[in-house]
Amino acid sequence: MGTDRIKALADFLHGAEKKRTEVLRPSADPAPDLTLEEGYLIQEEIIRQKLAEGHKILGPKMGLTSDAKMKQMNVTDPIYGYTFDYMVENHGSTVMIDRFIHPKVEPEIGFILKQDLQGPGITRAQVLANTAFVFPAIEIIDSRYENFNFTLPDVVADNTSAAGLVMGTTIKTPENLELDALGAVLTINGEVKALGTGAAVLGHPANAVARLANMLALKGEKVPAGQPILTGGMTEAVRIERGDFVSVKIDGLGEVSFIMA
Ligand code: 0L1
Ligand code: MG
Repeated sequence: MGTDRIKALADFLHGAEKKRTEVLRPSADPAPDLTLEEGYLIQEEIIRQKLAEGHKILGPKMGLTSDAKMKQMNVTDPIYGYTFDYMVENHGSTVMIDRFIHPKVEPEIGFILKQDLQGPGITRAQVLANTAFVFPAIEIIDSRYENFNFTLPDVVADNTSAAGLVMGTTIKTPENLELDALGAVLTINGEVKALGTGAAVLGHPANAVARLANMLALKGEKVPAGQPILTGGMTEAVRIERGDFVSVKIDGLGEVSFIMA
C-alpha cells in the first residue's frame, strides 16, 4: 500500500474520531488485504496528525493483553497504541459522553518508568526494577468501527480504540505489591459488572511493559520514562451509557471512578 492510501485511511479514521461517527473497518472496504504492518503505518500517520494539531502524547498503551481477547481475535501477540493529553480525566470527574461514539471501560494497572527502557530482550524483572510507580486506571475505549467489529490490522490502524483514560490518585512503588495477584472489581451504578486479576494481563502487568519495549525495539524505539503506560484490561471491556457511575477498585491500589454525563 502506497503512502497516499495510508494517508487517506488515516484521514478517514482520524476524521471518524473527530466527528464521533462510527465507520466500516478498512479491511471490509476498501482494503481487504490490509496487513498488520500497514495498520501500524496508518496509526503512525494518525499520531502525526494529532501532534500537528497541537495534541501531546500522554503515553503508550498495550491492548489485547488477555488470553480471552487474543483467542477471540485469533492472535498470539498484543498490540500497542498511544493515549493523548486530551483523553485524560481525573478520578472523581464528570466525563461527557458526547466525546465518544459507543464507549466501553476496562480496569487497568498503569506504570511509570524511572528510565527509558530499550529492548530487545527486556524481562519482567527489568521492568519492575525500572518502575517508579504503578497506579490504578480506567481506560475508556471507543472503537471507531461499527459494533466494535474489526480485524487486528483495523484495530491497530484505529490506535487500539484509545479514547479516554481516568487516572487514579494512588501511586505506589511496585516492591511490596504482587501485581499478578491483585484483584480488580468493575462496578457500574453499584452493580458488579466484571472481576479480574493482574494475572489476566499476560500473566503479570509488567510482562505487558516488557512486551511493549521488545515490540518498539523492532522500530528502534524505547519505552519512555515518565509517561503513564497502560498495560491492558484486567477484565473484559464493559459498555457504558450516559448517567453511569463507573468505579474500579484494585486491591492495594484503591479506587478510581467517574460519572459519564
Ligand atoms: O485496550 C485494549 O485492549 C483495546 C484494544 C482494542 C480492542 C477493543 O477495542 O476492544
Ligand atoms: Mg485497554
